[in-house]
Amino acid sequence: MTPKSVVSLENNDEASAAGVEPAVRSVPVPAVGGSVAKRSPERSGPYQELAGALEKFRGQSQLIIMLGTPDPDAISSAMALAFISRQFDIDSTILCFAAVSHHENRALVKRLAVNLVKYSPDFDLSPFACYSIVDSQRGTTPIDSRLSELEVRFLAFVDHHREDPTPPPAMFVDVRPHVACTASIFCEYLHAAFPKGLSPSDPDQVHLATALMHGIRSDTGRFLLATQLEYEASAYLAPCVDMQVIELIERRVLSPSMLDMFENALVNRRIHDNFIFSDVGFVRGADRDAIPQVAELLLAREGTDTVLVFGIVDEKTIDGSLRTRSETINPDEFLKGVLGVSPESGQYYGGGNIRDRGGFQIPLGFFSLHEDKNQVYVMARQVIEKSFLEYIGKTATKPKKPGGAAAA
Ligand SMILES: [Mn+2]
Repeated sequence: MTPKSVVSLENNDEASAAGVEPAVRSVPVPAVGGSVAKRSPERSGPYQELAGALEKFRGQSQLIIMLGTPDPDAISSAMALAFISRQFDIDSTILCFAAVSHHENRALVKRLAVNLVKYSPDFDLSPFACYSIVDSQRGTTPIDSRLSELEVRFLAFVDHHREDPTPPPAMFVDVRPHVACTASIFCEYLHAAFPKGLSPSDPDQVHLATALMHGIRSDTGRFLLATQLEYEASAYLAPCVDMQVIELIERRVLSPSMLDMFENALVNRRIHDNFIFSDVGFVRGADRDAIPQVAELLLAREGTDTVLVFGIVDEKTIDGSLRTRSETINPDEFLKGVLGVSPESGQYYGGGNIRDRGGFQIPLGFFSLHEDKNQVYVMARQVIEKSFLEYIGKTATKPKKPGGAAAA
């Protein structure tokens, strides 16, 4: 096989835009399917920089951390980082802090045999030399103090959410707010590491490609929101993707508890012009992810462009979801405006993206001790609905000018 130099990979400008330092020069290019690719020595980019950081931990163990509920983008990004790290003899453990609850995500984990470890206080951190965070806006973890105590180094932080003014203190940081998902950033690394593509004859690589494709499909609304990078990533993955598995994973399944929640939401819905406001009753933590699904279903009603649905989860918190098609509503501004800031933590109860979705969580705190749960429920509903109606200028008692975002 003639060694070929790699001709221009994608997004050279991304690297310079991110202010990435000149990368380490001679990076070992791992072999896939027996083929070794040579790259031109002057090639540098995010992957080369990541490879340089990984090289420092050769032969050691890495913790790959997912914050929040694991979604397909986070799961596949973690798998990709584990796969790339393996080329440097780095053994990875994928750690999450919340259970995988959405049907699609459980199917993904099961079908593709992804090994996710759920954190518990007795989880032993001592075997790990380094940790990385993927697909999260936050650069801090719930176990930061334990990690620093054991001198576990912060290796990589890769994400596509908003860029923080102060980047997380990782050795390698790649944040690209203009791309639709983290999975496609990892595809760019894979493309740099394996220019000839992943191997369709290796089940592990088929699993990885399939997970990444599902991650991209899921974070882009089946490509509606895809950028050039997502299309390039998909072209790269395509020969290795098991579409049958994707079809199986993406098959819509409504669990009995979700049907109950949907029934509650239909019965409880209040329609205010193009808004629907509703609630699903008491919900188990395991069913929390059905709240946004219910909101999406209600959004299908003709004449509706914005839906807000909430439920009381595990009798401890009020969890809610906003979905909108409105041209004028910015979910992030809207939820921050409606619910405001928690006086205890000083943080907003909710937030979202600027386009179509958001969520919130309000602790019931002291009131969760109340014996009459229904009374707590009625109270929660009244308070949320009142703030909501006030914000959109619908309150009968105190008419208010609609705020900028609510002028729908
Ligand atoms: Mn994502």
